[in-house]
Amino acid sequence: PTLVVATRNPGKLKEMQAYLTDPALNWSLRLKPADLEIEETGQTFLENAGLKASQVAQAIGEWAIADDSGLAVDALGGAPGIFSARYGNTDADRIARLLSELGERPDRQAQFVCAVAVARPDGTIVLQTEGICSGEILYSPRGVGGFGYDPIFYVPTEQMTFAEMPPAVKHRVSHRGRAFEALLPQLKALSSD
Ligand code: ITT
Repeated sequence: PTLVVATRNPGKLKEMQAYLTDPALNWSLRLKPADLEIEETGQTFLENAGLKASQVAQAIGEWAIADDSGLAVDALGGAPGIFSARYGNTDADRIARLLSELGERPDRQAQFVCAVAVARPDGTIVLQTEGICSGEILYSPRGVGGFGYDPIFYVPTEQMTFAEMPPAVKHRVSHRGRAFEALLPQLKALSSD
């Protein structure tokens, strides 16, 4: 069957495609049309992932998968959280705003969260998973890989920011990697039903 990847974020799309091209999966991937925009009105990552998957599936009449993700910073009471994409107009703006709001505060703890949802062509959500990666916000960006907030998110266990990690390492330890690790066996079972 066909699975529409419901994102307009190129960095996210690249990572989602890497997980979904697993040879054990029977899905053939399709991109969401650029003019199909879904409003994220939910209060949680899981709710927004569900909204995006469900509405894209219904609009196109095919299975759809969506990812809703973001960075929750402890010292900012969990901000930007589900508002991570709306924190600025460009990745550079969003990073600058986060660093300025955090200032010199010594508590740099943060979590990246990724919720993934899969919907049937009629819009019913059939799979939902969530993955979390703990780390620290640096005082200035490091590394050139990845996308979004990657250059300021440092993972102590790897001693690298997401932007310094080779893609395979980010895939192994990231919030998205963990969410897809839980999702892929279920997605495989669905495609062979
Ligand atoms: P779609 O809704 O179309 O998928 P989006 O970019 O609006 O695209 P979200 O609403 O889920 O996606 O917002 C996620 C925000 O968090 C966005 O600013 C991303 O750049 C950032 N983000 C998510 N995963 C990330 C990662 O692995 N590394 C760095 N930043 C990430």
